[in-house]
Amino acid sequence: MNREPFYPQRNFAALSPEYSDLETSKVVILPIPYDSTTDWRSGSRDGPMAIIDASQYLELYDHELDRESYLVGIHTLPELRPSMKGPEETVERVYEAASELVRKNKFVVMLGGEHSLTLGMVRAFREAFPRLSVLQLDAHADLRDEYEDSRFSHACVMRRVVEFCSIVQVGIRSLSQEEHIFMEKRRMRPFFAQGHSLSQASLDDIVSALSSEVYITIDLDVLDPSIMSAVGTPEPGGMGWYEVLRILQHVAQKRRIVGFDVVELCPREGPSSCAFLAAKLVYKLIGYSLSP
Ligand SMILES: [Mn+2]
Repeated sequence: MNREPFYPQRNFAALSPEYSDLETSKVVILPIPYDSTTDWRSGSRDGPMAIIDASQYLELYDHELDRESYLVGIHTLPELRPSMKGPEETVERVYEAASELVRKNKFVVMLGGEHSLTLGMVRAFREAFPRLSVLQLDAHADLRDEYEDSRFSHACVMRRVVEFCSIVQVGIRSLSQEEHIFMEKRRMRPFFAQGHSLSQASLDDIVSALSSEVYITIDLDVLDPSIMSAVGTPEPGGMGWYEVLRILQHVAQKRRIVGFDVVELCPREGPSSCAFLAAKLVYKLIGYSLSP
């Protein structure tokens, strides 16, 4: 039985112990309720539990893949406690937690929380996978060197990442002049949202910019606010559902996805359909990444 009828489990997809035990599950969900550096609409600390609660309504059969993706086992950890000292220490905790899971050969999926958490994940994965590159789906470049007196703000996360790992940015439609100059200097070639129709050629370009092992970070504001309003910093002109899925599936077919995160869901800013969308996105990407 995949789900308990009387006492549904409060884990991702509400799976029964047979499919959600830590020892036997390939996938481990790492929820992190943290949003201390966000500056406009805070509340992404409530994102992980909203995603987990919505996930109990997921259809477990994936029609597109013609398989039941949960059969690999999906374990949900308790929420990781952020450090009260600040984002740098919290990132350190994320790194330690993720490192241990990667050592156990788990496929780690981090649920944020704000985007700054991704730095700890990428550090852990980069250590385990030296050929790692990062695919970032995001409305914002997140390449500021410092933001509001912090180098570990959500607005700086990819700047810290490019210091030790190459990245490919997709869906960007908001950046500062400083970030633009930095991109030019580093010869970065982001896939901007503006005027960017998703042709087969651009899908191939995205894939060929990535190395053989890929970590994916999805800031939900990459999606259009019409389907994803529950984010801290919504930007018009975002991607559609099928557009994002096409990119993820294409990358999964051509590269090895080793882990991912979905961040910045801010449930109180939008309808409950947003949490369900996030849950479905997580389930789809687990399916794509671990398809035989
Ligand atoms: Mn971001």
